[in-house]
Amino acid sequence: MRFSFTFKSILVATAIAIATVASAQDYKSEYKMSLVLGTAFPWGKGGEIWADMVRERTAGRINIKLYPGTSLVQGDQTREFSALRQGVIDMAIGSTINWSPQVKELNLFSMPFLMPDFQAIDALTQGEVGKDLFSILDKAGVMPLAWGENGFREVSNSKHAIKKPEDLKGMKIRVVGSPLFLDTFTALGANPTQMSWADAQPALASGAVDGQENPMAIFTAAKLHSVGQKHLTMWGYVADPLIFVVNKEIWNSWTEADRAIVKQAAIDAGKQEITIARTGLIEADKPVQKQIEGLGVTITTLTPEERDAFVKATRSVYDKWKAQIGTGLVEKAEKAIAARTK
Ligand code: X2X
Repeated sequence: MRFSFTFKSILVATAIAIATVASAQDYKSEYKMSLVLGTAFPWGKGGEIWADMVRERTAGRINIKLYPGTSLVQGDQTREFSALRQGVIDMAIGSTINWSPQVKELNLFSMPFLMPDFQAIDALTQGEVGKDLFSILDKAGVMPLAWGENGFREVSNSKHAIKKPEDLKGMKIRVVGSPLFLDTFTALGANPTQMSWADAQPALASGAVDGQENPMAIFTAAKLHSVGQKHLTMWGYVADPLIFVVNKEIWNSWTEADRAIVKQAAIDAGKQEITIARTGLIEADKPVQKQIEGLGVTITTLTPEERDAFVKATRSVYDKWKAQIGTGLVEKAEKAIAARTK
C-alpha cells in the first residue's frame, strides 16, 4: 500500500516534470514587443513596465524585448496589426488608430468630438463597449489583455492660431493612417496628408507639412516646438486608447499560470501607463500647458461656443462613420458616455 502510493507519487511527479520541460522548450528565449514610441513617452514606459513585471513574475521564463519605432514593420504603423496576427510580432501595445485599417470598429475613438473628457474614455474602455471591442479583436486573431492610453489629440501648426474651422483652411496637416482622419480634416477645409510618425517629424521640420495632431505628452517629449510647431489648440477632438495584446500562437504556447501572469501584468501596467499619460493634464493648474507655453508656443483654449463650431463642421463625418463603424456599437458608446460619472 505504502509502496504503491509512493510509486504513484513518483509517476505523477515525473509526468509533471516532463510536462514542464516540454512547455519550457516551447518558450522562446525572447519575445518581441512592438510599440510606436519608446520609453521617453508614456506609451513606451507602459511597455517597459509590462515587460519588467512579466520578467519578474515569471522568474525570467518570459523575457520581453521592446521594439519601439514600430521597427518590426519598418515604421509602418498601419501594418502592425497584420504582422501581429501573422506572428512577425509576438506582442504589442498599439493605438486604436493604427489598427483601425484592419479592425474598423476601432475607428470609434477617432469619431470627431465623441468623447468630451477623460471620464468618457473610461466609460468606453472600462465598460461594455470595451468588452465588445475585445471580443472583436479576439475574433480578428489576437489576444487582447488590457487598455492603456495615448491621449487626447490636440492640433498644432507653424502658421497661426486655430480658433475656428476657417483657420485650418488650406493648411497641410499630417494625419495618421485611418481614412477617417482624412475625412475630418477635409471637412474642416484643411489639406490632410497621411504619413507614419517616423516620416512626420522630418516633414514638419522641412515645412513639407504645416501641422499635426497628437497628445500633449508626445508634443513635449518629441520637442515639436523645435520643428516649427508654435501654435497649439486644445480642442480634444479625439483620443486614442492603447491596447495590450499577444499573438494567439504565442499565447497558446504558454502555461495557464503564465498566461494569467501576463494578463494581470498587462492590466497593472495599463493602469500605471494611463496615470502617466494623464499626468500634468488633469491638474487644475495645467502644468503641461505651462511647460509648453514656456517653450514659446501659443496655446489656444476654445470656449464651448468656439468648440461647437468644430463639432458642427465635422458632424457629417461623424454620421458617415457611425454607419461604417456600426450604428449599434456607436449608439452603445453614446449611451455609455451620456451615463458616465463625472
Ligand atoms: O503616429 C502618431 O501620431 C502616434 C504616435 O500618435 C500614433 O501612433 C497613433
